[in-house]
Amino acid sequence: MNIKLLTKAIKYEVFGVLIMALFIAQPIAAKTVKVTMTAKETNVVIDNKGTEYPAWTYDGKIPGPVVRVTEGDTVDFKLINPDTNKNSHSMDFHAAVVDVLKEFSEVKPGENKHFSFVAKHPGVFFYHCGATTMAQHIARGMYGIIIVDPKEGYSAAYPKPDREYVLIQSQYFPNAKDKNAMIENRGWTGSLINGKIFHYDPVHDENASLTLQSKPGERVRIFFVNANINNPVAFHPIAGIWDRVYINGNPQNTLYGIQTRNVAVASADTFDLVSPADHPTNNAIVDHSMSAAMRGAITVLMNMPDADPKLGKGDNILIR
Ligand SMILES: [Cu+2]
Repeated sequence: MNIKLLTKAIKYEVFGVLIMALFIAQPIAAKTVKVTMTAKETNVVIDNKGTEYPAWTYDGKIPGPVVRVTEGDTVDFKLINPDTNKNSHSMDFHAAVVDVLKEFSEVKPGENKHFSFVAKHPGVFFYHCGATTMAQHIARGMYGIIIVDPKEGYSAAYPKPDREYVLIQSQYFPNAKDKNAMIENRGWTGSLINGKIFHYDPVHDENASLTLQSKPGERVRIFFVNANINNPVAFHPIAGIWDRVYINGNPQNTLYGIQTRNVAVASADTFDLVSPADHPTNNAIVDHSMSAAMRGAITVLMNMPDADPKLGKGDNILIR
């Protein structure tokens, strides 16, 4: 063979292999996810009987909207602080690696803030307002969850769940103005689960009308955030065992067969629960610290054949 032709052939071969390697290594195309939130200082209902509380919120609700992206995505975020508000507010995404003095700085009433970051780590993360006094901004309701799904998707290490639920726990301080009580952990009278005391517990609150639901044998995945000001959460599924706990929601940090997992303040973990497949059961998912459980941190999960097919799916993972 002509030596020139041979060299050319080898070049094409190498080129072809390179192209193929590039193709194989290509991750799921990262996307840009636009998220806009408006700080709203407004009354919200904090229990099942309709008690109102002068809250500070993202978009008028406690907790704020669920943000969900895939590992590698860019979150393009805008915070609007209308001039009708009295206070500065901010956004601190725990999923972001940025500059606390720049991206997370306070936004005065009448001003907006825009920043972006790449969600580089998969898992579940807290977000909250960091404006002064931070304890008060969180206690009054400015927090939520950002879920960063792993770019590999589901696998044996991270099985596809049948249902997903978000639970965010926080401490309720009835005196919304007493910042020192919040900092010093005095005077809190309730545990809010997704913004309400005994939100999903008709056993302890006759006014409660909601529960979590699944069918017997389903894998239920719970994304849990501890938005308390000072107290860790002893997260336990009464009458069950966590099949898996993904620390910080990352499948690379998996624990198996766990009874109670201590979740630090401002942290989040992902929990899988699989109920017996052959008969209906119920779980009470609690903060086993009794001072929190008896103030509202109990959630009933009913595992029954006629479970509502819409609950725990799509946009129905944070039930309001
Ligand atoms: Cu705020």
